[in-house]
Amino acid sequence: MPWNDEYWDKEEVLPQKELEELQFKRLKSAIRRAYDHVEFYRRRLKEANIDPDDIKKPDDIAKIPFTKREHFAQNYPFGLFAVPKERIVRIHTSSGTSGKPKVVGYTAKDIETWANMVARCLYMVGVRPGDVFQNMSNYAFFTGGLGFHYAAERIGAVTIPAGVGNTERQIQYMVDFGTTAVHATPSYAMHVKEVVEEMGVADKLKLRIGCFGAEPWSENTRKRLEDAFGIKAYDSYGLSEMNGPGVAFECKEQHGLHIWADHYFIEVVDPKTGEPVGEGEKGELVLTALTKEAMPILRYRTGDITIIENEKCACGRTHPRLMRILGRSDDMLIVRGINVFPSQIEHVLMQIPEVGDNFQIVLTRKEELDEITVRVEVRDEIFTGELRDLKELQQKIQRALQRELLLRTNVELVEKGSIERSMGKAKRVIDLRSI
Ligand code: DLL
Repeated sequence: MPWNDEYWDKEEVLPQKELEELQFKRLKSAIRRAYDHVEFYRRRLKEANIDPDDIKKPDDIAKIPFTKREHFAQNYPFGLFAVPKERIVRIHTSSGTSGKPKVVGYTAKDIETWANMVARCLYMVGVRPGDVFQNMSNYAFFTGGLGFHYAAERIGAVTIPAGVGNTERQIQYMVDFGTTAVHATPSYAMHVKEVVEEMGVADKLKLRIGCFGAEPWSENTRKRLEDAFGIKAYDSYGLSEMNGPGVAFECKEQHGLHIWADHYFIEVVDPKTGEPVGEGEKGELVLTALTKEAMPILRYRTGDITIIENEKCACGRTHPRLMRILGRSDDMLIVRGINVFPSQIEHVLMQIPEVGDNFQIVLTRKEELDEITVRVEVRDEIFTGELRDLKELQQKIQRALQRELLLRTNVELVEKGSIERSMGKAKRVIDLRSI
């Protein structure tokens, strides 16, 4: 596949073999940097009796112990840095375990690499100079603000640091500035959609592209967002520990998210045993950062459950694809012995036209038995209709959930606006079982 103007850089279409060679070369140097400059890694590798020179082929990476979320807490705040503080130019944080946030540092080169990586993603979905890119994402410690901001500017798009909240004003700007591309969490985008409908300005919008991520969302939510805004909605995956957004992103084929193998070494393991799963099997994503100077993280257990697809994509890019992230292994609910991801419930609800754009899951325990109640907002016109219709709708939702989850759920219909709106990542689950 020849390089052409549809690609941001040549690495996107490197022949597979060259890509793998580049990836392995970078892997070896990341392991060496971690060993030489981060006390934590030197100690762990020594304990496991491994020298960086022992890594002679990609599979040898399995000898290296995993890095886990608790290691960020143990090394708080700067213990995982591989460079002196004089070389750090930015810090982001993300909420972590045991009350300590995960701290992520960047050198000037890291910021450059990251901006190029996110620019590659935005360019891939069609953002170009002249586009008006409204970044409806939190700009504080969260990486979704500055991460997208630098990238959109790099492309040369008109970049609006909108942040979250002030939704009506944001929508007015979308109309006035002729915004063509947006980035938001899917749950905030659903709120924006609601307010656009209330303001009656949908036909005044010039949107073409929506980038949504940072939390699980479903195909049916995609359909709702695409229909409401007249856009193509793309899934965007990333995590602070690995820079932030831009780790993986859908191309125009919308069949999985390209995960950038020139910047990450990618593994999928069984979340219980840590052993690699077979090709095409579901498991936990484990990433090694290959190009991060400030923090070369090795074999990081992301907690995210996905499947990797290695077959070449019709878009011409040679990088593997992640299938939509179902959720984190620790977000998985176990209800009466059955595994449920909130994103599965979202998928069922969002295909029922009478259902509004918000829901919440409440877990309780009655006489040793788990109960799951799904509180569902329904459209205004349904609430003003006949009580009989409400009962029918409730049963229809219950049946649809039972078919998908193989689990009996209680369904409670509530009025639009009853469930708190989210500006960032939605809090879908209220677990009252241990109370
Ligand atoms: O959420 C970075 C980001 C910003 C990604 C903007 C995309 C857009 P953290 O706050 O550290 O970083 O949270 C990372 O969020 O491990 C996943 O569990 C979840 N997550 C991120 N993207 C997706 C997605 C940012 N597209 C954690 N689908 C990750 C499902 C996602 N889950």
